[in-house]
Amino acid sequence: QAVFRSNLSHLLELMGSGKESLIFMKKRTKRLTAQWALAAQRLAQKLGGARRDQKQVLVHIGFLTEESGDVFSPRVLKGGPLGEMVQWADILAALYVLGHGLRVTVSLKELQSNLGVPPGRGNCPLTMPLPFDLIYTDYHGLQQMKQHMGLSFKKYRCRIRVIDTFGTEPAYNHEEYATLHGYRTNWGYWNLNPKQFMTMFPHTPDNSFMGFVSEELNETEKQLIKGGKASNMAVVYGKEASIWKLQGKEKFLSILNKYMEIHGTVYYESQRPPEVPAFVKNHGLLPQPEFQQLLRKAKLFIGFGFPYEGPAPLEAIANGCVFLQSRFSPPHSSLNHEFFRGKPTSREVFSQHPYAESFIGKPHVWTVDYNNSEELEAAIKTIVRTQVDPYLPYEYTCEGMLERVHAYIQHQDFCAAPGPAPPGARAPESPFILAPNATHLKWARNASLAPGAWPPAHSLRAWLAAAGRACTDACLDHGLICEPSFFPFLNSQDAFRTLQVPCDGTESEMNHLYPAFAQLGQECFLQKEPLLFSCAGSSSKYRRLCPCRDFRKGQVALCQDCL
Ligand code: U2F
Repeated sequence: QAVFRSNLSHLLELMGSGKESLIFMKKRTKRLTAQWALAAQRLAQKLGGARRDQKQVLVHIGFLTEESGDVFSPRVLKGGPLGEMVQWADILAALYVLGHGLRVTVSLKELQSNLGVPPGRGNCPLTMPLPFDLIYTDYHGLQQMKQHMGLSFKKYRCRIRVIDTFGTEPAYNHEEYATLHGYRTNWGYWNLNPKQFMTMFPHTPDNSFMGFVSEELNETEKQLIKGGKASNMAVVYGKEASIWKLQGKEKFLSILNKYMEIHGTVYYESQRPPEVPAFVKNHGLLPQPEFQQLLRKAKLFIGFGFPYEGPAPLEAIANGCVFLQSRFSPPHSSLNHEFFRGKPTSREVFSQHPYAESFIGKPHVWTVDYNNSEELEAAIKTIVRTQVDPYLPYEYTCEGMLERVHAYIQHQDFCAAPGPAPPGARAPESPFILAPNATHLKWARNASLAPGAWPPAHSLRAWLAAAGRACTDACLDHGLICEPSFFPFLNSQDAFRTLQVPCDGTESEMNHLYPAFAQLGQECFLQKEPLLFSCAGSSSKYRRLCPCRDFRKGQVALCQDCL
């Protein structure tokens, strides 16, 4: 039985010391202790004494190991990325507060000793018992485990969770398919269940959304902040001088400077970075609490197009700023942009922070075309005049993160025997009901095919998407979210038949867009390889059959009945 914890001092010891990255993470954890404790109390109340199993958990932060080069730690105080460290600090806190048994490793040696690999045995050929129910790591750590766990790796990889900032789509994850169809990258092809990859933002529902937290304000703080805002103060997003070199910045800054005083937190050594214009008040890289203080005074937080999808915009919005960012047209992706090249995803990014744009939006987030001076100037003028309340989506609060991680730990099991219904199989009685307007399928509450499924099968709603539409988008069109774990239930002739799709014939093949209907030839296709079920992906040739589900307000990872 797991018991909630509110004192984090033992966690701080477990986190080790020495590296700047660990120092940054520990400071953050310490600062957030009271928020975590309060969140634990609230979640405990919400769950009302429901039994929670205590798991033994290993957290191996691969990118911080010397063996993987650890390029991040030396850059912590020099404007390098901090988003990953924010997330790992919060994952550790969530696991600890939820009451699980925790070990943390940031070197190969510690990893080996925790896994019980005999010293000097680089690659242990025998399968040994694994003393952990769950292992959280990243792609670097995964590689290290594969090298050092021998046969155990194959046996226990279902217990691994991979923290993967930008996500891994199923087409890139399936080794044979990726190799045959041009989806092979440096990172993908691990043949894991795609839900074992956990992302920083809810990019594709094919992966699990892990997230992180942003500091929450109480009502008094919110009122104080609203009263203390300097209406003409803007802070530019970015710790590295290079972002000021991005195309077209001069024009942008000259417009902005007409209305607002511009501040920055760009790292510099001794001299002011030449990229930052003289009229900008540069504070240098600030410690996290001081950065938050600056955001509390500012009215506007401005994205210059990079970094992509970091924590700072959420912090700015939580502190009552408006976030202004540029629309990307054409969208950035691994096909056309250096930063995304080689990442195991084809996702198209339509702005610097798509989550802020689509999950938060106006009045907190403005996404405009920076090349259109009139649109930009009009936006700035309106923003200066509008009062905006601090806002933090529930899924980014401590309670929201605890709730989600709790649900994953209690319900996600990738070691269980593979799911129901092989392709084409039929339940004795059809488990589907056609919705009254005949547009989509529902799952009969009393259907017996998927007892104990999580999310529960009765939250399934299935649509035949328009040609060229990905399931991710098709579900959003109906105010729902794509749920890949429902694909196996849907992968049947029965589903097509109930939806009255005119299949002339039905084939079962490996293709990450299946199940789908090809209008040309009136053929229906079922998925042959369960690992390739994918919410992401589209082709104008197909109308995809898409499993959708509802979600809890402010917690897109969980369906209404998922707790
Ligand atoms: C993202 O990484 P970044 O580290 O560039 O993300 P940011 O959004 O800038 O913020 C990370 C943290 O840095 C803090 C701030 C954020 O929590 O409070 N900070 C600070 O302490 N002092 C300052 O002066 C300014 C900010 C993303 F998270 C990564 O996944 C990507 O790899 C990276 C590149 O796209 O972008």
